[in-house]
Amino acid sequence: MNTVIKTVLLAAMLAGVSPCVFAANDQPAADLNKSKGDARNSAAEGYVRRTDAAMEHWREDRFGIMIHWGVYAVPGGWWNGKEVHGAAEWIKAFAKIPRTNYDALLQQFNPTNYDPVAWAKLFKSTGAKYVVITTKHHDGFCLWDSKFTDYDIASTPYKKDLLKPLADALRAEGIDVGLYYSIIDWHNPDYRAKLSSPEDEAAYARYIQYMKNQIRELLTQFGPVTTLWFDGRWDPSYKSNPQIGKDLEAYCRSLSPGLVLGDRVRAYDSIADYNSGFERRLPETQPQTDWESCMTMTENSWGYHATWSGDGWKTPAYLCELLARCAAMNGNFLVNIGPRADGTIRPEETSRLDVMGQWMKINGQAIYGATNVDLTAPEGCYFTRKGNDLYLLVFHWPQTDKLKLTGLKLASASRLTANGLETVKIENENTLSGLPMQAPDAVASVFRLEPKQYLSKQ
Ligand code: FHN
Repeated sequence: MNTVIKTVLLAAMLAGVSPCVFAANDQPAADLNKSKGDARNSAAEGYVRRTDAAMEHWREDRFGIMIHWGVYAVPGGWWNGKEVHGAAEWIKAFAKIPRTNYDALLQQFNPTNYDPVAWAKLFKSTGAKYVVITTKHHDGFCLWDSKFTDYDIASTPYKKDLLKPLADALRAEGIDVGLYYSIIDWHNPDYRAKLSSPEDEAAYARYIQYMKNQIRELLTQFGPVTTLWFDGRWDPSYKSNPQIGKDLEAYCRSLSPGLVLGDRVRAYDSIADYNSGFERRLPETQPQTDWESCMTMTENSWGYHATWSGDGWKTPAYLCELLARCAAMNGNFLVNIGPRADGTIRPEETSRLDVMGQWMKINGQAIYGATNVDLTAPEGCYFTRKGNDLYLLVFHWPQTDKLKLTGLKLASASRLTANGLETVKIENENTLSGLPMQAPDAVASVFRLEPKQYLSKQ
């Protein structure tokens, strides 16, 4: 297979355009374990679990929002009157758009309806504790006015920096700021997917300096940044030279001690602060490292796609269930949105975020700072723990008025409601009883349990 075909196939696989789909509404959670995107697990060997305040804080957040935004939102998945299936942020590659045509999108990117304060308020109401926004995706377009390129927001009709107003608005709402940065860059003439000659090496060295220059801008001009979210480590130029990632990581840490870095800054050889490879999937079993899953709301488009959703939109309940599953396995959950080119967020996304927010308002205590529990939950249910509090999150309501638990004896139980705790009857020290026949919460009902005794496993 020639390199071009291989590259296109790899790109298609990464962007999920294969007919193999997953995570339809209410699809069984087990299907999420199919490997997609940047799915290769980095080796956990040598992993050192950070316990400093910044990392503990990231770990406790559990829930964040990812934003993919750039000039690809202008075509919104359509090119020359044709719908291009798959990840809309990949349209340049998928529709083989010539550089001059793609560059021309710059003149159409004018997000006059962008309201970062409203965005931050929306995210706050969702219950998200951090936001990760694409400062530069694979197409190389930068959302801020970078001194090191003209291929940025300053060259659009909008002209104004998009990042600082958002970063400020997020922090005003108490939300942490995370910045996504693509290692791959289809625009920078010095970028190389592989290094075949001394000229390539010289060009790539210049590109690495370009990345460092931009990273310095990002880490010094936008106020405190809690995480830098690298992506696109799969090209041989990067992944075959692990020292590049190591140097880049050290550079980031020298600029911002305490910065939380996922392992995509590395060349698949080891975990950084956490495993960031769970893309559109969750791990099958409890990872031994910190980890985060990032998830699309549709089958697979991170950037705005006007029409294509693949196998459909995930229901808000399903998104909450994924969040719960992450917390129950000590992981964080990033749910993605792709704003339109005019700066608005479409109702399919806001409505899902709204429902998640309503659910989190009542039940967030079972998620934030929660960790796993070595107990087997009934089907469709998850246990989490915070200190001495044990939570049972019931996504599949029982057919009877009882729910039997194993592995523990209960002293008391109550259900989280908008009006506070509602006491629940217990039978035989292990069964919640007298439950209503209909689930009281359409997303998931959550119980706070007071264990009397944990029973040892046979
Ligand atoms: O190719 C990208 C994709 O567009 C998107 O940004 C996701 C998010 O994790 N990462 C890449 C594939 O691994």
